[in-house]
Amino acid sequence: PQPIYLADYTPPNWLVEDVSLTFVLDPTATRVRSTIRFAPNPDATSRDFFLHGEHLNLIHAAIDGTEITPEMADGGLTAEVPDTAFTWEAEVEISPETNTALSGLYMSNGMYCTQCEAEGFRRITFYPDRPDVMAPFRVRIEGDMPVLLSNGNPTGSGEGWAEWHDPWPKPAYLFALVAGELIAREDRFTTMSGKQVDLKLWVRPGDEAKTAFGMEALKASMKWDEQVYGREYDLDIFQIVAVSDFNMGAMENKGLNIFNTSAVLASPETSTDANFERIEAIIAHEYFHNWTGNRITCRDWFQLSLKEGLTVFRDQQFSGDMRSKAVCRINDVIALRGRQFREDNGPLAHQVQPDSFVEINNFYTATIYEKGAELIGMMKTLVGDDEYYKALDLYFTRHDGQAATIEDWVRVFEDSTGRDLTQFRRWYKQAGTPRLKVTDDFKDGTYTLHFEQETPPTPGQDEKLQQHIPVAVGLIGPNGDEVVATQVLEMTEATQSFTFDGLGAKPTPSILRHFSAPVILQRDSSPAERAFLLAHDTDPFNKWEAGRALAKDVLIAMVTGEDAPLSDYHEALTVMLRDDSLDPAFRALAMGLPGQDDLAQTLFDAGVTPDPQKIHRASETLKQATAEHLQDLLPRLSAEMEVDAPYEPNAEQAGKRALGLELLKLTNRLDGGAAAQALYESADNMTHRLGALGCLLDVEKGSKELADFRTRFEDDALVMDKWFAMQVAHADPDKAADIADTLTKDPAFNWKNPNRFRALFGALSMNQAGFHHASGKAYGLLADWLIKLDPVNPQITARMTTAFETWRRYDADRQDMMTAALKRIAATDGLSRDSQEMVGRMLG
Ligand code: BAL
Ligand code: ZN
Repeated sequence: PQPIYLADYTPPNWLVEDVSLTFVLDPTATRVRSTIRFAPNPDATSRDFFLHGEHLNLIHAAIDGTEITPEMADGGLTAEVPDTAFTWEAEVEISPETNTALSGLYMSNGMYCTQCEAEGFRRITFYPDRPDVMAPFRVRIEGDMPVLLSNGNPTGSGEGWAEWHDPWPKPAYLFALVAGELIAREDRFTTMSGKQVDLKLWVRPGDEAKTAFGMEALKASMKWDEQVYGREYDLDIFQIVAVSDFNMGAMENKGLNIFNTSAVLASPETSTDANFERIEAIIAHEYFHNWTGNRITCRDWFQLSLKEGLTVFRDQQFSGDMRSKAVCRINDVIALRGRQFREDNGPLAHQVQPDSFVEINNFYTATIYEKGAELIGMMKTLVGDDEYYKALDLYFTRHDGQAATIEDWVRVFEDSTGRDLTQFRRWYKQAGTPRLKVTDDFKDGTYTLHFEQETPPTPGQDEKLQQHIPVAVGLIGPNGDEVVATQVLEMTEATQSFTFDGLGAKPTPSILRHFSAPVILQRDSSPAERAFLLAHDTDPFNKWEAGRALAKDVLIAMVTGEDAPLSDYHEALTVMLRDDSLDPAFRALAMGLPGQDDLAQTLFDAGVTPDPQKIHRASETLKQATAEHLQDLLPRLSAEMEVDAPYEPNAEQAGKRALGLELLKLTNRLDGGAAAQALYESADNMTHRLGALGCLLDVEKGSKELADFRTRFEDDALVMDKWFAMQVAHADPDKAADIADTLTKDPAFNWKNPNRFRALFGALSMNQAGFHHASGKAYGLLADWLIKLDPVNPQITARMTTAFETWRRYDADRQDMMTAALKRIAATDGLSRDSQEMVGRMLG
């Protein structure tokens, strides 16, 4: 397949003034009639006419009322057209029921729904399916369904039909249609200027009880965007629909967000605290897209991070305001390191603004999203809060209604703040995670920090330039008091030093506070210094980071057979756990160990070939030693974490449950599962039930509880996803592949459903020692299933091939087995473009 290049961008030859669509729904023979008013684009150099279209059966087409026979071309059609504005009419037939790729118009559980981002609209009708063609849409839907929805405001409806009008010009990727037997939770929101907005959250009958939380999250998001960014909603109605078969988490279609059920449905009995938190964030994210994505969209898909990075940044801010800023930041960084650093340090590393792609669906990545969000955060840190919000005001006024570029975005910041961001732009164009080495010295009251930056080569980018890195630093005196409050040092050179005068004694530096830049900090630090920062740092992120680094030192030493600073770690952990001025959620995070994937990468960076089995054993040994060390403290602390009130998914209660469950994992190693079994039996919420079940599986118990879990929830697909995932995630590494294989034969393993497939195989690829088992069984099993899934759903297949992206880290045997799996996928007849691109990039 041929790549598409950013450098080849040209403006569209034809603009669309307005669109009318009529859908006559039928599972295998839906008719779509389109009437599109085209006008020549004054900025274009050609009048050639091309419309995208895939998997469409053209019934007829006409220009200005005269029937024509267009010429079919690769990926669409061409036609002879007038020089001036004209009206295009066409009718096509499509088959939603057989559309298993879940892109375009498809059916899920008997309902019709759409997914058009990035290029799904061309599977609905012939159209210039590119984001810089924006138009108002009128839609009429005819069908034998009680609920018929599209974007914008309703303009009429009757038995078997409904009409909608979206007055805001939008690109086709934001088009949506839903039809089915649905029930709405209804509410209202009064905007800052007093406008009433109807809110509807549509679900299948039976799911009504799971909509209350989502609706509250939506109203909170609408309010927050008004208060923090001054952004008001702009239609009479805002709707969300929950769909069971969905490739993404959710989609921001104008006025009609479509959500994966997993990203919106919630109840205490079926959803964990983490589920609630994720749902709140995704609802906010999709709502925030109304301004950052919809009112201002992307000129082309190379600008994807323009909307995604900014919208992730905004949803992270929102979650921080709704919950604990510190805890949210730590979680965001854990996720960034787990997904984006892994990507950035392997064969799939790419720029936040790529120069080329083969299949855009492969670029909905942690780099575009999460690293993109870090770039916004760094800009905010560099210019300060006031200047940031002023720049955002300018962005909204200058680019409202436009399809903009990342360059437009950076220029807004330059114009608004007067700062030169020439060097900062490199963050968008240079892939890879910079390493920031730090050393220090102290002489005559002057403390100096020496920094050295280096970004390792990434595919296609051997030479790296220096980045503009905001490094937030504070200094702590020997008695634990902060002697220099947080300052932002701007690193722009390869090596740079910063001095702090007038200090009575050598301070301890707290570097990269709040994780002020997405870099890997390299500093030789003693266990004593880490423990000191864990006790005294005023920056919550770095306080957590100190504990995490100490735990990592212990684990790495255990793996490499060096002296592990175990007692320093245990002492520091005990002090931290006893400190009840610390948020339980923070303490829970501080108890968590670095992931085994993270340890493997750290070893690899240090020139050691990681052995997943050894890493697993070290983690187990440390957990056991910690349980024994803390055994006297566990009962009292666990009792303190009991929540004496009916379940609420709020941050305060969730924090207590999180710490309670971390403590239970330790108790579990001492009592053989007794406390976990008791918790399972008494649980009145999914957080406890699932946490207890995980503990039981960890000690190879829980068969009775697994059976009970299934009986209770067998009609609830989202909970059954957990049932599948848990058994694989908590499997003994020696058995993980066999357990996964057996589960694929379970009648409830509906592999065409993305949530179910991901539940099982996502869990397998994250069970590090199980996935990388020396037998290679898990590699083979995943490859078999990806080959089977590819013709059905290329997007999910391609995304899940990333389980193999770390192959270069491992020993020769594992490398051979992982590359053999990739080559076997690559050699599959008719492999999708999506998977071809991913596998090709991984094999290099
Ligand atoms: N635009 C795709 C889904 C999301 O990022 O919101
Ligand atoms: Zn998004």
